[in-house]
Order: sequence, then C-alpha cells, then structure tokens
Amino acid sequence: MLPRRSDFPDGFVFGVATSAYQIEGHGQGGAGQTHWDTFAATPGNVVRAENGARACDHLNRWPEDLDLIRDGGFDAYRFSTSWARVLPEGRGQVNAEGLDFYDRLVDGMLERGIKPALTLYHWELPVALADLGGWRNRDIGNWFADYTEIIARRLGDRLWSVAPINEPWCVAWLSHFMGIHAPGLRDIRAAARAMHHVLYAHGRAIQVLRGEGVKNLGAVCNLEYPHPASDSPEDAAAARRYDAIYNRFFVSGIFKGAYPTEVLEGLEPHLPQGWQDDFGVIGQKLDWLGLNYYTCKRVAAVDEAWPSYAEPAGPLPKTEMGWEIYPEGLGHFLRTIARDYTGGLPLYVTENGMAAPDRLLPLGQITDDDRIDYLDRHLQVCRTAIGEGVPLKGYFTWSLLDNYEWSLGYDKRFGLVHVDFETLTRTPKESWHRLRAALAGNG
Ligand code: IFM
Repeated sequence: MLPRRSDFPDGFVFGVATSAYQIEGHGQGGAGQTHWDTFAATPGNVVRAENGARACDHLNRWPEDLDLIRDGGFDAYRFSTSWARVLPEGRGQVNAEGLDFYDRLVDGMLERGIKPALTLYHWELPVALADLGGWRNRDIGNWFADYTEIIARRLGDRLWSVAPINEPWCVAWLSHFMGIHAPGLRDIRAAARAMHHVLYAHGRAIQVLRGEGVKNLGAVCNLEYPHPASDSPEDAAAARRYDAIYNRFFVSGIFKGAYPTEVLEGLEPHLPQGWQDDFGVIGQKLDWLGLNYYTCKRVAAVDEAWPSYAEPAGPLPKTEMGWEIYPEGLGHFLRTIARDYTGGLPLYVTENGMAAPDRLLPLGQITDDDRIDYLDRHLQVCRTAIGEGVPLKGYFTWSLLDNYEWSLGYDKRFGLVHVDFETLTRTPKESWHRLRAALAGNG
C-alpha cells in the first residue's frame, strides 16, 4: 500500500517529471536539430534508430497532459525547456513559436494549481553547438548563460524552481566516456572536459538566474549505489572509484570546491587549463539539491586502463532496464549527501521510477503492480529518512508519460500514464490511480 500524503510533513511536494525531447515532438514547431537527432540517425546507436521527432506529441496535447497532472493530485511538474526549440542554432535568433509554447505551458500549470519546476537542459544540444565541440568547448558556459537569460526573462517570474542541467554524469560521462548517449564519444579527454564544463555552465546559469531575480534555484544529480562485487580490497577500491566518478564528482565540485582524488587520478591530465580557478563560478549558492535515484551497481576491479572496473550483473530483482531494485541505496544517499555536502539545505528526490511491462485488462485498465511496489518501497525509504532528520522536501516520479527512453527508443515504459505511440492515446495506469488515491489521503 502506498503511503498517504498525510504520512509526510505538511508542505511536502509530490510531483511528476518529464523532459522536452522525450515527449514534445521535436520535429515540430520550428525546433532546431539536436545532437540526439544525428546520434539516432547513425546506425547502431538507438534501438530501431528511433528519435524524438513525434514522441508523445506533447507540443499539441499539453493541455490534456497537464490535466492528468492536476487530476492525479500532484503539486508540481518537473519539465524542461529545449535549448534547440528556443534557439534553433543554439545562439542568436530566437524561435518565437518555441518560446510562446513554454509561456503557455507555464501559464497552463499555474491555471491548474501546479508548481512549474523547470530544468533548462535535459540533453537537447543544438547541432550548431555540437559542431563547435559542444560540452568539450569552454565557451558552452557563455552559450548556456545566454540561453538561460532568454528563458529567465520570459518565464522567470512564474517558475516555482529552476535547475540548470539534468544529470551532469549523463551529459558528461555516459555521453563522452561510455559513448552510450549523444554525442557517443569514448574518449577520456573529451570526458574530462565535459565533466568540468558541465559544472562551469551550471554555475554560469545560476549567476544569470540570480541576476534576473529568479528564485528557488538548485541542481539535479543522478546517483547509483556501488556495491563492491566481492570482499577483496581491489573490488572495494574499484567501487570507491565508481562512487567518486558517478556520485561524488559533481556534488564535490558544487559544495566543496574540489574534485575527488580518485577522479583526478585519471582525469587530471585531461582537464582544461585553469580548471582550479572555476570553482568560484561552479560553487554558486543553491537553494536545494535534487537527487535522481533508480538503482545500484556491482563493481569489480579489472586489469585495464583507468578507471579499471567492470559492472557484473547483481542478484536482486530487476526492472525492464535490467536495473536492480535497491531502495536502501536511496536512503544511503539522502543521509550521506545531507551529512557530507548539503547540511540543512532542502533535498528533493527529483526522479524515481521504473520501466515495467504493462498488463492490459479486458476493460481497458492497465495494471502495473511492479511499479506500484517500487514506488511504495522508495517512498517508505523517504519517510524513514525524514524521520531521521534528513531535510527531504519533495518527491517526483519519473515519469508522467511513457516516452522516448533515449538509446532504448520507445521500448521501455516509465510512465504512470500509458501512451499508445500509434494513436497517441493516453491511458492512466493503475499506478496513477493508486498515487491519486494516496495523495487524496485514501492510501
Ligand atoms: O529517461 C531518463 C531521464 O531522461 C533521465 N533520468 C533517467 C530516466 C530513465 O532512464
């Protein structure tokens, strides 16, 4: 049984999350090409070479989608603006149609009593900027600051919260070292530069937002709990390296003005010149930190180049993504991030959820018991952390809708609401109904 709203402190924010490229339909409305369009058009990168050209057609169906958020009883909607929709070339000429769309969307949220929680970058890098080196080029700090200013001036007076960049680890490491996301590089120097520039751009955006008087500014990091694959000291050290790259690098940069030594061992020779001087920008004061949490990993030392680890499969039940279900990891991060980095600063779980197969019942209902159980177990962990004194102020489920799951195309369904990608019909799943009941107080 899902915990009820009344099991959480007054004012605790319940929300749902999506992102622009994953739902809007990026082939419409004058948006520019993004590096996801070209990445997906390259064979072998994305399942069936699918892209976000139509996605859920949220660009046209947004009133229905906002109604689903309101009717579900959610307080907030974590959405993103697409850089390439607002600035098709990344800089210069604004696409007025794109900016008008976000203006209407924010007003639509306010009319329905939904708090607009904006992310400025959820991975739609305009190709014109990718051509200039994208996240490898330090100038991205200023390009991103200019884009931020346009959004701040148009929407800033009505936003509930803003985070510049979703999941810096994915932007930098997954995309430039592991090659799994656009631009699909596997290059340690590119990765080192992206790791640093993503934080530099975050800091530049916060400076601009503060300057424009926008309130409630934060950052959103994704975290994975690393279990050493065995009791050996080598595997323990490998798990620490994994933890440093994945979990500690970004929060250390922002809150401590330093990078973990385990990361510098590998990346220092490749960081851009003068990186040590950027912590003044990177460490801008924040009003909250968001944690995206899904899973844990097993980490084993291997005799290879740095970071010298492999990720063997673990024994726990898994989601459709193949991700082990380990709610205890969320509790670990809520406690240790507050203890080691953020102190009394408000924390939010800004993403949590699972890809799961849906079961269609004869009367058209869609059951997703595994998802309900997953959400229940993670929400219980949140309650425990709050009881222990962690300043956790809200929880956002990923995602409102089934959507474009990046390299995995449309196969993996994370939504509380089912989307038929032929007809684009939305059907709330059992999890949406159960959450609605829980938020209304019925459990
Ligand atoms: O779909 C993604 C989202 O874009 C970022 N966080 C993780 C989700 C599930 O993989």
